[in-house]
Amino acid sequence: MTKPTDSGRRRFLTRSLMAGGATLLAGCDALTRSDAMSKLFDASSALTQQAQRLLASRQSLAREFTPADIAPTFRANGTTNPDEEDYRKLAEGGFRDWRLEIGGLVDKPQALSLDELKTMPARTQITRHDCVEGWSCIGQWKGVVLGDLLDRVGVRDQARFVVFHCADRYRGGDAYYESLDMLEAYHPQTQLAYALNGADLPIANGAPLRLRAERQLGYKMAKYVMRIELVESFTHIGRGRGGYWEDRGYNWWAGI
Ligand SMILES: Nc1nc2c(c(=O)[nH]1)N[C@H]1C(S)=C(S)[C@@H](COP(=O)(O)O)O[C@H]1N2
Ligand SMILES: [Mo]
Repeated sequence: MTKPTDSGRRRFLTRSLMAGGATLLAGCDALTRSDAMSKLFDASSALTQQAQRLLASRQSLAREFTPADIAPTFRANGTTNPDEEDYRKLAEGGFRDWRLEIGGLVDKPQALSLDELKTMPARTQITRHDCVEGWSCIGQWKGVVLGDLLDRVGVRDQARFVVFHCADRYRGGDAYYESLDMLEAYHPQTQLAYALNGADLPIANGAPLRLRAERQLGYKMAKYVMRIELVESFTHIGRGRGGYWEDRGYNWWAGI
């Protein structure tokens, strides 16, 4: 069996990404199955997670855009207004009583208020959100780098995944949740955002706090995050596949 060389694979992916990039337009766009886009999708599905990892090293960043690229309104999808009673109460109080709980395989479990999170160093990034349903949208996010938060609580050696538990039950059914591995969790653009386009994060987009994992598809980016849990395995959570949509057949690895 001949294995493509790393540089060959890199050239292939770079070319595909550039082809995809050529179809970029400002704002929220339907991702049409143009030639270039098909190539991009084919490239990512043909590459295994391991191959993507070889190419997309720990340091490789998702593309960042300029303020001129920001969509006038950032589209909302999935749950856009959780009707769970606990969440409604928190929202009515301006999220003053909301606390982000961080526990599981950590040395110092914590419960942090929004104000406390806002005193930590923040990162601002203008990125493109790609939803698997076929649309994309560019927005500016500001929040706490997840890696900083993980360092603050002290991740234990056995921890392999970070699980995000959300406030909403999607369409009144099961609780929304998601998970990342440690590599993605410590990526410099992976953040817990509390602001969108210079304003408080709207409820429609996940207030008070939502995950941004910029190298992943939209469904990975948990909104309405209430609790973060460090685990060795996620088989005991939900239906055991690492996320609400993963439990319904989507890939756990959603790298783009
Ligand atoms: N808690 C929660 N997070 C969620 C969802 C959801 O329904 N509930 N939908 C996901 C999907 S499919 C997408 S595309 C994005 C949408 O984010 P937006 O509403 O900011 O566009 O959130 C993701 N995170
Ligand atoms: Mo999505």
